[in-house]
Amino acid sequence: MPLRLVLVFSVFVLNGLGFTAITSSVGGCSRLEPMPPLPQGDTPAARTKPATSAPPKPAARQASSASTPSPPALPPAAPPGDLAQPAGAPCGAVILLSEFMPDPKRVPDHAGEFLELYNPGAEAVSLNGYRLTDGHRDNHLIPLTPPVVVPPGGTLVLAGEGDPKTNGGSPVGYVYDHFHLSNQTDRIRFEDPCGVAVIDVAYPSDPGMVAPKGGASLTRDPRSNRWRRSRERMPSGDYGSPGIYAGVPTPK
Ligand SMILES: [Ca+2]
Ligand SMILES: [Ca+2]
Repeated sequence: MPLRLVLVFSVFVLNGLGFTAITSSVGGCSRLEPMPPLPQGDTPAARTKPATSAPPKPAARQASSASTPSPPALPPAAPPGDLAQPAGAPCGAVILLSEFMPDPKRVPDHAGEFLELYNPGAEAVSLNGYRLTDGHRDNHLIPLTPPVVVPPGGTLVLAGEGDPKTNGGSPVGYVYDHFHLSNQTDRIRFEDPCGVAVIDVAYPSDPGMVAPKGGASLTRDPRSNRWRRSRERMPSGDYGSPGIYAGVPTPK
């Protein structure tokens, strides 16, 4: 009995000092180790990891991520149309195909074929960044430099050969490559830097078009907008009027 009293006394003293866990293991008596009531939802396992003595792990992770800057979010990818547009090249030019020579006779085709563009507006039209194509294999992209301009109220002649001595006498303002005009059936298409066609002429299928004939270009009548074969004589002997539209030569 005296020994039990000593044990009981020790338990109370130690409990008073806050050594509950030690008392439990030493005393070995459940009746003498009253534990404080557990909060609702608490468990002994949770009590072994007191949440009040250390910040919660998510907060620690946030602090860690804040101290280590992560790479900024990238903007969404630009649509292909924007990527394809050369910087500084405006879209939507208003120009007309006023004449084309698909089948020269006095000079070889690669030298004598030409296109004539007409600018009906009051402002110069830049063709830098525009694409000349037949919708299939023929493609030529006009580079951003040097400037390629159709003057207001004037024309620009484009051809595969720039020398008037060998191209039949055309005053060529721009020389292209990788583009040819079939003698009977073909398509002439100019696409702006946004990929939109500002000129799309197919021969001989377009309304108002006439069938080509060797040695004569086809020209658009400025009044009726219909096409006809040229009747003006070129230096080579073929028929055409490159650089002159509606009877008005392009200003120099
Ligand atoms: Ca041809
Ligand atoms: Ca002409």
